[in-house]
Amino acid sequence: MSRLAICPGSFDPVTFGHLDIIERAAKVFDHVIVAVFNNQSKDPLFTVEERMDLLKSATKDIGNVTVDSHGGLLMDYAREKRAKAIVRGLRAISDFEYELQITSMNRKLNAAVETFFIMTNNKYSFLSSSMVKEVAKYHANVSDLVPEAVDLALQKKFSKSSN
Ligand code: COD
Repeated sequence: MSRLAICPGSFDPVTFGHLDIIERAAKVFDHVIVAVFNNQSKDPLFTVEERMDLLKSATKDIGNVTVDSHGGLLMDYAREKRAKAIVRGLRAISDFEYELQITSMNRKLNAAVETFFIMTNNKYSFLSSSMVKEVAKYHANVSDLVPEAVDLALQKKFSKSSN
């Protein structure tokens, strides 16, 4: 039986922290779907299509990873894909409470799906899309935090003419 996992997130935009989790999940599962969802509590900078394009470019060399998106509930998507595993990343204790809430709600919605957590790589433990956007807005250099295509996309979004 082929082991499929879904890595869900907002990915607004994808960072090296996300990529590290995706790469490590791809070593354990036969196939990984990176799925872009909208998080109701976040106001996205990039459209779903832009986020998917950036993810596709960032994961193009990982053979068993595909990128998709879904406009509804994660557990409905998992059912649709017949996936039994969700993979999430954990950075700090502050992530734990949030992840516990999401996982508990998801289990209530679909108890057949298990959520697995991968601990952040120490070098990315401070890294978040929100922080990258915050500093990129003021034209700080984020080239060591995100793939090149994301760096360029951020520069374009925050170019002086569009401020
Ligand atoms: N190191 C390790 N992991 C990281 C790092 C890093 N530096 N940065 C981010 N991550 C991890 C996060 O912990 C998370 O596990 C994953 O990467 C994605 O992160 P984000 O921030 O892009 O995604 P979130 O947390 O906004 O995603 C939330 C969802 C969109 C998955 C959630 O809102 C959802 O499932 N929405 C669909 C509607 C639904 O089903 N709701 C019911 C459940 S609440």
